[in-house]
Amino acid sequence: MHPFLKKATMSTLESSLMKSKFRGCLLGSLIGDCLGAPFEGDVVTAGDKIVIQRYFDKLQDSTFKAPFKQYTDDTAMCKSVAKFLIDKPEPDYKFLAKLFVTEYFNEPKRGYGENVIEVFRKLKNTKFEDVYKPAREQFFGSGSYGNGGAMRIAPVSLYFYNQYHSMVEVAKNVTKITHSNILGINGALLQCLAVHQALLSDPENSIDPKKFCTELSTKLKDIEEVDEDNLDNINNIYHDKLKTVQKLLQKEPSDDLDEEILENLGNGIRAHESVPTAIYCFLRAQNEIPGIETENSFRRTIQYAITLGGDTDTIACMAGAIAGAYLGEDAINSVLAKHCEFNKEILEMAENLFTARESIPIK
Ligand code: AR6
Ligand code: MG
Repeated sequence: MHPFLKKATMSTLESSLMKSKFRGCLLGSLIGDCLGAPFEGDVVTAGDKIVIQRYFDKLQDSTFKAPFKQYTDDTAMCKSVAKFLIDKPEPDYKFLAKLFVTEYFNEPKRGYGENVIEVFRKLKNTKFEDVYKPAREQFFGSGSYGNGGAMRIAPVSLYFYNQYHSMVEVAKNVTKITHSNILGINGALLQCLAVHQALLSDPENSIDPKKFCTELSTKLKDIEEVDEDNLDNINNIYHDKLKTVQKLLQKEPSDDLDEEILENLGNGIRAHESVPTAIYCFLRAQNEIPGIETENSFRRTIQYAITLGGDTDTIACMAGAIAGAYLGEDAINSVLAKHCEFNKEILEMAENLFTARESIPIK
């Protein structure tokens, strides 16, 4: 374990590694979103995988000029969460709800989930009286299990990286403003834990996938929301998926295995069909993957996530946040990053988040 993890006060060097991880995480999330967005909803064939390889090669060629790849709702909402943490010393959820709503009404065409828009309208119409009520009313009272809670949670993992209990509490509340279904909340918690675990992992040591998954499962058990009736074995879904991730990682990568991944883990907009998949992508990309020609495991993570098709922007965004938190900014190709809209601003946000974080006492 890297010594910085053990110390309450960080030396300059340790602090600079952590800062690089903050920047890498938010930049990784942005790149996954921007580069994944053009492929959203696609069923990816073997031929498409070659196209995606060329797409990345071209974007990494410094002579290639192209308009910015635009970010989607994933980054729009992530920006609001970061701002909420940077601007207020104590969490103010009404402020966050207003940020979400303002961001949406300023730029509604960012590809938001179909139903979350209703939450924004209700929040606005009720003047943010009860910030959790509109989300609770979604889907006839069952709440959303979309991956919209998970896709924006990374700033919470960063900001509270050495305040575990605050991290968990804030992650739940940040999610519940739009997602109150147990699967939506627990999916966001799982993504929050994955980013946090990657952040606290020494990039000089390789990740042990089995340990990574079992630790996530143990931590999630402790903090997750539980359904009293456990209908459809709902309480075990994420734990079973994490076991499946481990099993699938033991198999040799191939097109057939990718089919198995889609069948068993999924690539959709439901949190339980995308958060474990993002974790799988990060872990799979720790080693070479046939058809993905790069030495760089950050690129491999998002390129691989995109080749799985489906909700490519959000799965690549979540996998990119985990990979960036583990590796830090230096591992991310700056030519690739420059193709993404908001690339400079997201780094400024990461920097401000880091500075704001430094100013709060360690409890
Ligand atoms: N019952 C049935 N369908 C559901 C339920 C439920 N309880 N919960 C969610 N869905 P939403 P998000 C389905 O609108 O989570 C964008 O592409 C339903 O089809 O709460 O923020 C982003 O980039 C609903 O429309 O939004 C993300 O990929 C959909 O899930 C994704 O959408 C999304 O739920 C995030 O969407
Ligand atoms: Mg999406």
